[in-house]
Amino acid sequence: MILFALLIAVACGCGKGEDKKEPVNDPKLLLGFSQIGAESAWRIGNTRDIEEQAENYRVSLMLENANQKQENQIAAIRRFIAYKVDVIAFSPIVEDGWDNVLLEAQKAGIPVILVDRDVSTEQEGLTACVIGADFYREGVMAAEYLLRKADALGLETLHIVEITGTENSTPMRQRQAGFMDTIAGDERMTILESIDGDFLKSRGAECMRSLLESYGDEIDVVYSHNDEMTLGAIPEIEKAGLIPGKDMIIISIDGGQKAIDVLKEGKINCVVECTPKLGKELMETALKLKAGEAVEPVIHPTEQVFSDEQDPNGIAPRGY
Ligand code: GZL
Repeated sequence: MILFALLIAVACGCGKGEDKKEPVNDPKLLLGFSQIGAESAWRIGNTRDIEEQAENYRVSLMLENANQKQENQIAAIRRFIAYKVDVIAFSPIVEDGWDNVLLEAQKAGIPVILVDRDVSTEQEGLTACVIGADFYREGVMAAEYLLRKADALGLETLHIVEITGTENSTPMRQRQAGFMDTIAGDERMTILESIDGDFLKSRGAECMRSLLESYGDEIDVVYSHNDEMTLGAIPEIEKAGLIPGKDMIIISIDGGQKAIDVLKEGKINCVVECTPKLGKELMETALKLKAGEAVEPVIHPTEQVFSDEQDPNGIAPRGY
């Protein structure tokens, strides 16, 4: 048991003098989790929730941060296989490139849970389930808000710019598809440009600067795939002498506290919720898999829309 505890301490960086978490006493399960990084308040909230729920469910968690690199996630999964964890979970930064390592986990007899994002593989059955948002629905809800706003304001033309998340990631692909499918056929809507902001605040600012240089006040709508990029874009809109939320309709996704605070200031018009609190479902699903029980192939949390259609001051603290 001592070796086991030492492995946990080393694997989760506890041996490097980082804040030492006591290994779970008499753990019910050893879970290896590869997290994408810490690129957004959403991601940080997701990590925190998973750590808290692991303690609640007496799961020993080996959590590794990939610092936004797919190769680091693949290496982490191989380490989990070598440690013979009971269950592997990870949030794939992009959808492609996982077949080989997932085949290795399958051969090792270790079930794999996808958290937050999905993968695209040649073979079926390489993962047990995916726990995460219905990103397509999030895109639909964002567009449905825009259609209501256009109707309410009697707008006849809307020029839209889109700042997308990480290219080839599930949220980027599906938030774009849900939005575009919903506005398709509405002659008021014109997409001026889609540009990759990689879910990063700094890139969101760069993208907005570039879009303002190209289109200036021709832009009527900014559709941003996450709050970080939105919060990077807003100061750039103001530097250009334009009023976000008034001169431009600003639509964002995630629903973190900072974005809700800016919604209350009137500088964002709509925030679609994407909850990072997936830890409870992850632990319950991992324990079911260890016990040999069947699990749902897809687990979607319920999510809502916050907007200027209702009093934002009634929104409860977001916790991320
Ligand atoms: C969505 C998640 C996205 C968030 C971003 O579930 O994958 O990644 O929307 C985060 O904030 O970077």
